[in-house]
Amino acid sequence: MHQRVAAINDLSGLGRCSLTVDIAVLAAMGIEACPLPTAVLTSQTGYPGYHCVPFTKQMCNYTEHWQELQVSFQGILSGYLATPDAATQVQDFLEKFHKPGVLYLCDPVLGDNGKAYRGFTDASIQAVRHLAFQADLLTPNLTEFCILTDTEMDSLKKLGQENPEELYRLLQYRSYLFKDQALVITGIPIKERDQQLLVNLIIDHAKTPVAIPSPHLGGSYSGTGDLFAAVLMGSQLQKRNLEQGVRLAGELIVRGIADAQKEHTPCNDGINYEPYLNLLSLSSLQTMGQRGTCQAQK
Ligand code: PXL
Repeated sequence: MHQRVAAINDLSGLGRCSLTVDIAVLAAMGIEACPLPTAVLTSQTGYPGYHCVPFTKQMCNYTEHWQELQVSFQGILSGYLATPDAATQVQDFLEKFHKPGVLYLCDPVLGDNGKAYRGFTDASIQAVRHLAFQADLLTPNLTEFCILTDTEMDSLKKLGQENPEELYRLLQYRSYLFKDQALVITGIPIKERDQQLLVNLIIDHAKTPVAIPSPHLGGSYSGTGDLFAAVLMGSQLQKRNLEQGVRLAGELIVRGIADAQKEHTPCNDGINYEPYLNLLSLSSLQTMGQRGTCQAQK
C-alpha cells in the first residue's frame, strides 16, 4: 500500500543530511516523502561560511495548501528547525495532520558531542521540547537527550565506561518527562569487555531498556542522526518493531561510515550511505530475516 510521510526538515546543499536523506531513505523503503522545508542552506552548519534562508514564513503555505487538498499522511517526521518560530509552524501542522493512527517521530535536532549546534538558543530548546512532548517516538542523540532533560553529560559518559547497565537504568529514569513517548537514545559510548561500542538504547517505559550495540568506528559524521530517524520511520510504517528498525538503521550507518573512512571523507560531508540503500528495500529485508540479522523480536 502506498504510504506518505510529511518530512519537515531543512534542505542543505552539502552534508548529506536532513531532507536529502529523508527522501532517499524513505523512497528506498517504498514510501513517499513529501518535503516541507524548514530552511534552505548552502550546507549544513558545520561548514565554515554557510548561508541559511529560514523558510518559516513559507511553512504555513504548505500546511494550508495540503489541508485544502485534503492530503493525509501515515507518518510525520520533524528534524532541524532553524528558528523557534519554525517550531510554532510545526505545532500548527501537527494540529491539522497528527490524527489518531498517524505516527509522529520527532528528531529533536539540537546538538552533538556535548554541544548545541550553531545558532541554537534557549528559546529553540524550549520550542523543540514542546514538540517532543507531542511525539509518539523520539530519537535524540545523547547530547540532545541531556539538553532536553537537563542532565549533565560527563557523568553519564563516565558511567558508560564503568557500568553500562547502570547507565541504561539511569537514562530510563531521566526520561520520565517523556513517559508517554517511546525513545531511542542514539550514539551512547560504552565500554564492554574492553571494547568501545556505541549503543542505541530503546526506552519504552513499561519495559526494561533494550541496548543495541554497534562498533565504535570513530568520527562524528554529519547526517547520521537524520539517517537513523528516517530508517526508523520507514521501518515503523512497514510494521517492523523498534528493535528491528534500530538494527537496520545501525547496519546502514556502520556500512556508510566504514566506506567514508576508507575514502577519507571529511566528517562534514556525511557518510557514504548511498551504495547501501539497497539494504533497505523490502526484498533485502526479507533476505536478512532469513539470515537472522533482523529477526530479534522486541
Ligand atoms: O544533521 C543535523 C543537522 C541538520 N541540518 C542542519 C545542520 C545539522 C547539524 O549540524 O546543521 C542545517
